[in-house]
Amino acid sequence: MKSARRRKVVVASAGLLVLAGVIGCCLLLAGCVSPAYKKDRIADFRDIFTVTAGYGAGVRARVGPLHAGLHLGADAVGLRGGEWNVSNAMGGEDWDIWAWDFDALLFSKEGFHDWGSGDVFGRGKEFRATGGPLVIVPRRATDAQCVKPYYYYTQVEVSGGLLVNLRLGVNLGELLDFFLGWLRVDILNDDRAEHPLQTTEANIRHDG
Ligand SMILES: [Ca+2]
Repeated sequence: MKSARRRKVVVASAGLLVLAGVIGCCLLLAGCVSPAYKKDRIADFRDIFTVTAGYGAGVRARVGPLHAGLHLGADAVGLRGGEWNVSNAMGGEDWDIWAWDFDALLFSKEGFHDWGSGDVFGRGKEFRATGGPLVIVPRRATDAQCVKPYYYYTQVEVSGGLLVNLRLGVNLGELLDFFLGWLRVDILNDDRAEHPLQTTEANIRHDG
């Protein structure tokens, strides 16, 4: 009985979030929102998905901090951290060698760090993660901001290949952040319109 009621509450909550998203989309399409609000909603939507191609070999899977695989890879082009980017190696100016990961049986490292446009940094999407077998723990790639990369714990991702490496991911926390964002609730603290300090710090880092 209790589980049926709980299920109804979950379904009703999900329905309200979707309704908020639909209403927000209508307002956005009708041009009834500020440019900053619109930019944040679009960025929140892009945060949900990871689709990149690059170089590497092996296979790796990660569900939040849990991971497994034998893999070495680097991104070259794609959508990650809410931005579409092209690496230096592919003629772009944004991603550098910090968009890489390494998984072995006993040791693993992963990094995503972009100073290209400043948005990845400013929105707190860059990170470094270190781990052993099964578990990998993230931290911010720089100490300039204290915001933790909580989104790392809700990412579901697979990557693999031989020479050409593909990375596909979806982030359930970012999905929730996207829906709540229409109500101006920023659970992942990545709305730049609400955090002008992040913009300033990104620019300082950029200029430096
Ligand atoms: Ca957000």
